[in-house]
Amino acid sequence: WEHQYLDLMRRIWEQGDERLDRTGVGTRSVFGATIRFDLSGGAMPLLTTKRVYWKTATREMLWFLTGNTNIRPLCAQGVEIWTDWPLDRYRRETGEQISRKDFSARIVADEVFAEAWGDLGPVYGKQWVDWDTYEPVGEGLFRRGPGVNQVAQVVDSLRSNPGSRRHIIEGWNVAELDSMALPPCHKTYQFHVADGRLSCLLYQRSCDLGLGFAFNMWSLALLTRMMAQQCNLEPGEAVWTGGDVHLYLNHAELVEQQLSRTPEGQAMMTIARRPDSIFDYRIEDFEVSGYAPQAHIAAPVAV
Ligand code: THF
Repeated sequence: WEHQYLDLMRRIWEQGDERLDRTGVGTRSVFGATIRFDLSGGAMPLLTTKRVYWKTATREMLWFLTGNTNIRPLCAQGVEIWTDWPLDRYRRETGEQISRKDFSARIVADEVFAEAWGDLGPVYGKQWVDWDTYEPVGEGLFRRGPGVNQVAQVVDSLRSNPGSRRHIIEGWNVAELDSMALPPCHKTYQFHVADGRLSCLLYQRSCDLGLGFAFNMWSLALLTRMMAQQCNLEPGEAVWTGGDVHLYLNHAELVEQQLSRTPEGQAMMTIARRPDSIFDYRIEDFEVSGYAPQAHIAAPVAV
């Protein structure tokens, strides 16, 4: 499967449309791409042409499922993949040139500071497990209704009505996009049951192929495995679909190195126990074997 990824990378680098993007870094991009991975037997889509920090991506997924949108629990676990956005805002609004390390340490040490500066707005976690609802109370007035837990609803619908075409978790809450640090990239997950197997299709509106994709593909597969376990289904396929799929121009070194490498081996994952619900998984539950990747390739993230 990894050749699908490398071929896409080569095609974008050689033929992609070059444009100046929102971040000012510049990208080459194509519109519309699909990568498929068969999860049968416990196989997982971990790139082998560079080391992927799957535990970091797993901690992020578990954080989404808690509904938390503050980077504090991530920083407390040494996960810094979301730190750059709050850090950027802090520097802009205070003019203080604090280092990323000091900022992260302060987020962990100081709860009040974390509340003021660590929140990303109503991003993934909020929309997934507590989508806001409103109830009319007359005269054009509304009060807040109970939040919608989309994840719990999909578990229920997969169990009670597996053949449904509505097993969807949606992050794109149109009314709240402006209050998010970043509108959702991996915005729609649709689950599908056929022949006792659970598949999931992710629609990702925008994909940083050099950096984010490895995480996004892992997380898609991970969520599918957890859902399958909770619903007593076998893992099917992880189908990834990207809208604007791009390579940042400052990832030239990564692209060149990765395209010179050859994929090798297949990572497998077992889940050590069956937690009571989709919300009760812990990082220790996941065991990866057969993963012997080539060296990590560092690349800057565009904020
Ligand atoms: N913005 C951009 N420009 N790229 C992204 O991949 C991205 N995301 C999330 C939101 N905005 C994005 C943030 N997720 C890394 C991984 C995932 C991220 C952000 C950054 C990252 O730097 N990964 C490194 C090392 C990670 C580590 O040190 O633990 C890597 O090499 O994989 C995509 O969803």
